Amino acid sequence: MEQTFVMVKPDGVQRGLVGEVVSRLEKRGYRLVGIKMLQLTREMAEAHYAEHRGKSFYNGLVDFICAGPVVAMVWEGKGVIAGVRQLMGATDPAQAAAGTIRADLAVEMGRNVVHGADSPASARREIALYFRPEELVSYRRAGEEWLYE
Ligand code: DAT
Ligand code: MG
Repeated sequence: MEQTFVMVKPDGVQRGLVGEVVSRLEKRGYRLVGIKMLQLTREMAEAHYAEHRGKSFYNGLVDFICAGPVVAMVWEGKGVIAGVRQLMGATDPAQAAAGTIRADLAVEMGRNVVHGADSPASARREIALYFRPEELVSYRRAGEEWLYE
């Protein structure tokens, strides 16, 4: 089953939104297969956001993601990579569709509560950055026959 990497960023943790983010993904029907709370080092943040190195917002982004603990997760489900991006909404909360996490819970781009991998390659890379294989579990949620045809 497809897997993706999701993170509640330091603003989401500080604002008490971990449960809300988890709840929205759970209610869609996705399966949580790995979760940990951690404080990113600068080195980890730079590895996470390597694709943005050199951009004007890069230093601020790395500072922000290291500013407090984060919750890193792996979620599984059919089409979960695109599905989580859809639930998250556009990068800028002001542009995000109503009903998405970022539109409902955030105001500014630099405080947009959640990260989600944007492609299968990013998902694989980010999962490997945060989790060892043995930290992920394999199971089926009860009632999946009522979620998948
Ligand atoms: P996303 O988080 O939607 O995948 P991204 O990968 O393009 O967006 O950027 C990573 C984060 O960097 C994003 O969540 C917020 C910040 N960011 C992106 N573009 C920015 C910009 N133009 N100005 C300030 N911050 C930006
Ligand atoms: Mg991104």
